[in-house]
Amino acid sequence: MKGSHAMGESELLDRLRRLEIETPSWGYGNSGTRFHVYPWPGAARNVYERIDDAALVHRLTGCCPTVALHIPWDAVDDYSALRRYAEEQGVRIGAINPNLFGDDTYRLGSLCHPHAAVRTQALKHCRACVEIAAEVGSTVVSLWLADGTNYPGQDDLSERHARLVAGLEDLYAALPAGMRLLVEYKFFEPAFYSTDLPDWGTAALICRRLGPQAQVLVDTGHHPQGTNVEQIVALLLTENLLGGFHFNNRKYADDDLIVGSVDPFELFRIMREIARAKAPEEIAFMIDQSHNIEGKIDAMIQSVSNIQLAYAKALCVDEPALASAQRDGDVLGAHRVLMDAYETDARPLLAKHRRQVGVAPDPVEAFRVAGHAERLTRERGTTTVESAYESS
Ligand code: PSV
Ligand code: MN
Repeated sequence: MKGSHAMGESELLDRLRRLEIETPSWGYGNSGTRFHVYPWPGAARNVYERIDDAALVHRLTGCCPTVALHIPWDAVDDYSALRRYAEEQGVRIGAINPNLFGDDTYRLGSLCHPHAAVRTQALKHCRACVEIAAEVGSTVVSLWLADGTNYPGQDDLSERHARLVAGLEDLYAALPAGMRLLVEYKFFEPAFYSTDLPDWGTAALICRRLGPQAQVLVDTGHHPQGTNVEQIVALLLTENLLGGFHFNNRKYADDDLIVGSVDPFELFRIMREIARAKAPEEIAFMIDQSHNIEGKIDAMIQSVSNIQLAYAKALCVDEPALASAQRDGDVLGAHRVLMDAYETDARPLLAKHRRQVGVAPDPVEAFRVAGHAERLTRERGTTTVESAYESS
């Protein structure tokens, strides 16, 4: 490997082994845009098949032992049985995501809705998700609100904030010891004028107010163009407020593309801040993507690989050399140290790591040559999904 780095190979391999990435159940089913959903042959049709696919990704990568659920998309009658099912497939259930946008009553919001009855309904659903999390053995409830307004004057912005804080305080009080509430922000969409949790600052203020079991979730696709996401990560880490990630890549908006596909350098810069964290294991690394025109499982494996590769490169930063250049005010020298790590070919290191954990050096290739896609197509067929326009 090119470049000198302070960490020895066994430490690098150890750090790589400790990186676990959670995959989302909703990334395995058919998905699309508001224009059309293209059905994918063999895509998962229910929560059990979504867990099966997550388990397959874990078998092929060795680093994805948990799967996130979205409720009610993944709702079942018996969550203990679902937990057993997941464990039999070799995975555990991870973050529980309450869905506060998929009901007609949420037209004007959920926890920030002007009517108390809707706020109560939203809170009840969140509380039910806390109970589900406890039943499936998860320690994370991950909350994203679609709340916001479309027009100036539509609602009172400060009152909406007060409703949000009151709702989250109630939810926080329902958290059992050891369970974390991750608060995800997004600057726009589906609301176009104001969003009630638009940015990391708002999320951080709220988490500070709630207490230590509340932390911020950074979805890499939820920032305006040009935002310095790694600086947000660095600040949240410093303030002990970084709870987790939803990894994906964006080009224009919340595009939900394969993480590291459009801007691998940004992913490296983010992972470099992670590599410096005191306890990276405490950060929930999750993927939040929708694969609209490509196969879901190999896209998920590619995403996992991209995160691992970016992390491997980030671990190669020669920290002592970088610190010394920074102390000396050697602007170009410091930049060159960082770029040296980015330009390191970390694929041989990753291949070695995979040999050690007993998976193929290229898990995407392994998925493809094993004929999994063909088998799943035979078993599941192709399910056509009506798009919003077609069903109207
Ligand atoms: C919203 O865009 C989001 O990032 C939230 O995490 C949701 O839970 C998820 O996407 C739904 O696809
Ligand atoms: Mn997200």
